[in-house]
Amino acid sequence: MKRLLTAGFAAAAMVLGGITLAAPGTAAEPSHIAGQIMVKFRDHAAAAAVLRGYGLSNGPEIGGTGARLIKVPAGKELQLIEALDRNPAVDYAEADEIVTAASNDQYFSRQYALNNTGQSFTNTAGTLTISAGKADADVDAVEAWGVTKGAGVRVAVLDSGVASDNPDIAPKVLARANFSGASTGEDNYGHGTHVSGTVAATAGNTIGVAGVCPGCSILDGKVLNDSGVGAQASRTNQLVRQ
Ligand SMILES: [Ca+2]
Ligand SMILES: [Ca+2]
Repeated sequence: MKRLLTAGFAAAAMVLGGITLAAPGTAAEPSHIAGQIMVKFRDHAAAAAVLRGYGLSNGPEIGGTGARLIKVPAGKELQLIEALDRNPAVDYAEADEIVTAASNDQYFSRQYALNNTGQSFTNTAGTLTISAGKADADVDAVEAWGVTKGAGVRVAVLDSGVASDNPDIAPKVLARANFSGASTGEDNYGHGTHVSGTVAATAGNTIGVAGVCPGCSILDGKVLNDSGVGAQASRTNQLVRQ
């Protein structure tokens, strides 16, 4: 029996060329607001006493996150974050990053996996709302973009194709090939477009989302048909011949 590829489990992406990270200290520092940091305590009752030990005073809560905005001497933000992060009474301490300039894409605030400021989240259908996330439980995409956005890196997305009329990802597709047996290379299933957008959707264009690697380009290999299914052996043979 042939092994079947399904979109949910077998969509594959191959990175053709690595992302070279600059050595620490050689890239621009992530910008943060001077004179304040965000701190969340495991036991808020201990906050004032802990902060006093660092010469600091407690501050107001940030939204419903449980974190506090703490005034610190300008220039001492990172030093105090490091010290507080080591304190067992502290859940986390982090800089108050200037994130509004990170990306102006329509749904960027929902992309908590890229940049989690503890924001609330409502799904597109409006049927699910999470009142607050855990700040910095993310992949630090914004910080990574300060080092590289992946320019020159090509990512092959082997999936159900990439929609040619999606303005956020179609311009990023360098080449298209249809190995699926479907009559068209168009993505009529939707998964390949979703995956490609997660990888490389154009950032900062006010529409849609921002890709994790917004400088990358996409090589679209449609291996799943319009039902999201493909046979592995025959597709592999076709790919190897290309
Ligand atoms: Ca982060
Ligand atoms: Ca976008």
